[in-house]
Amino acid sequence: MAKPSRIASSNEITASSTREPLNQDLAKKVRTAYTRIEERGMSACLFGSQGTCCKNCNMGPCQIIDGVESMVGICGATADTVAARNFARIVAAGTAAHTDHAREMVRGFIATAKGETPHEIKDVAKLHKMAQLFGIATEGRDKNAIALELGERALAEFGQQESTPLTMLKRAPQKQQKIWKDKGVEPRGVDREVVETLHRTHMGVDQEYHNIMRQASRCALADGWGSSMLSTELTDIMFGTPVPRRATIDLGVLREDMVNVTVHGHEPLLAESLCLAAEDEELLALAKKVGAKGINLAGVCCTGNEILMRRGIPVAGSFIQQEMVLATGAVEAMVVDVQCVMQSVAQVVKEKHTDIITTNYRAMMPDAVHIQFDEHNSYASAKQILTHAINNFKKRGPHYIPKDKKFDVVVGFSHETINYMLGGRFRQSYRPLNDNIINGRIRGVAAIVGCEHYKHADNVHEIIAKELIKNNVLVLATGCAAQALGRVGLMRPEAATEFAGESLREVCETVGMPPVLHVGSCVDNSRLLIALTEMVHEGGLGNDIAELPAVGTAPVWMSEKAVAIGQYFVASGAHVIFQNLPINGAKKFSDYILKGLKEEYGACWGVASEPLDIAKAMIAAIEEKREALGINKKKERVLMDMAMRREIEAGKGIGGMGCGGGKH
Ligand code: BF8
Repeated sequence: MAKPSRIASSNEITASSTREPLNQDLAKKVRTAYTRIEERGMSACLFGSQGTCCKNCNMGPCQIIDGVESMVGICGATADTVAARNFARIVAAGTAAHTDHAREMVRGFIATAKGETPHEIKDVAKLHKMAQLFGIATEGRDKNAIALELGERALAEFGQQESTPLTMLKRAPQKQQKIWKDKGVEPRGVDREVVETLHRTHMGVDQEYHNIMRQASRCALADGWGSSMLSTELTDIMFGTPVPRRATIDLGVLREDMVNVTVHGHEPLLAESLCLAAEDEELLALAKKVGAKGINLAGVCCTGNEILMRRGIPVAGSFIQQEMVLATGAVEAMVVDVQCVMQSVAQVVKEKHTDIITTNYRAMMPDAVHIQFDEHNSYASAKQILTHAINNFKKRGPHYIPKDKKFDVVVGFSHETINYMLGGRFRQSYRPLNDNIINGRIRGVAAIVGCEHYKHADNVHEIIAKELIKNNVLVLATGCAAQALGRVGLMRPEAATEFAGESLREVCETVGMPPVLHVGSCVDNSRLLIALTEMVHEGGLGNDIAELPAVGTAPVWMSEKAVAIGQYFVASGAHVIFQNLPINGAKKFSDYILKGLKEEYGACWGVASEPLDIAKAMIAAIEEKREALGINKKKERVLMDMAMRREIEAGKGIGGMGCGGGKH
């Protein structure tokens, strides 16, 4: 059984750099998540945190104790059944969140193809690639006509009931596809898998934990290879595929002399429209009239990641900083849509001039101003929202901007960019990455993804990332984890010289890239699936994702989305390590999650409590894969005879030797 998770001490809480701004006199007046933790204490319900509290019917709640006959559910449900149902429901909720987000993006994509938004189809090459995948003709057709057909086909995948499995599954390595087919876990339609998971975990339906988890995998795959991937790709086509760019993050990006508008949530349609409207002449004139130099748009959470990656718009804060951003008193409006927006933000600004502006009918909040964002009239909606913010500028009262909290980052590492960066302009491919893994300069790749958590120390991501890169593991990061790593300087190219092991440093310095790459928001974890697939296709590292020296973690997960992501990675063959999974109260189920899944998908979950232990477990997993691939073996010195020398001179080379090996 795993040790209980490590909780940050109150010393760490006050000393950590991201919490420092709360020591300001002004900030001390507001109640934050830290205040509530202090008042409520850190402890959690034992049964809930171990996965064995069942609230699925009104005979309970039933608190189950594994192996105690009198402590099964009133219906007779055992600890394994209850923990599996709870786990599957977490996956379904996470998938539903990504899915509803993705559906809105597809609807916005269709509206754009019809010319009903101020946006346009930007990445035509990716449009054609996606059209080809869906079997849509492109020859001689207008980009908007192709986009409209693609959008409608994509939208149909959400409500699809039977027919063929989701189209995007075809992008996975053949071996993965076969595993899914053999196990009967190919998702049929995105919505169907969420609904079926909720049905099967209802009282009195699926009572067998292996079978429940099969549906959880199917549901999670509908997220990763279905809705999240559709969202990422269509958003790229519409707003541009990210390319590397320099930007700044943290609270210090707020401006003294400008109208500060932070945009918080997840759906980039709103944020992109605000970016366009922030340059509107009429609005800029209005801003000047109230005494501001202009409009300073800054992101929070995953919306922040989206506009950071595509436009280089600064990020003011991550999940854990959302209250701090407002506690500064320097923000005229925080514009929010869906997911990870804490209800407390409206209370933090109660005595301030700041307005929280909700924009989505699905996500209202007491004490907020609601301005509905209309994607068919998005420019006008964005102008209305920004006008409201500008009018608040004159009311700005006592405030502070922690100017020293502003860090440089290089972002924009889409899977296409990784291709380009490592392969060079004339040889775009994953070959150099694979070669560097085979020759051991890069030991493997590790994803650090997911949330931040108020009950954990702020430097968990940092400790893990530094240990990984010190051991020559390339790190790819998404979500709030990416922002946490940016804040500690790991997303600058110079970080390779400062923190990476010798051989990773050499690779990063040659290419000019940081040792920790920002790959995007949480839905952009689908980019990681594609990157892993490209590595398989490139050759030399096995036949499926499970053979790659690759591993992931969401060390301080908070949201259900992180568990959905973890499950789709596991079901795709990638080992993941989390803290604190709600499985410990059910022995057989927990063994299945931590070991048994590996027999089915080639990967399973792992748990560790201390950040260094997580990093070490990740490195061990990578080394185990390297051993299995046989790439750790020292190459024997080849004593060349004249015939071999002549062969090399004739340009044939010797296959499989270090960088020169493999296909080019
Ligand atoms: O989707 S990483 S705290 S903001 S859930 Fe939320 Fe977690 Fe941040 Fe983005 Ni993802």
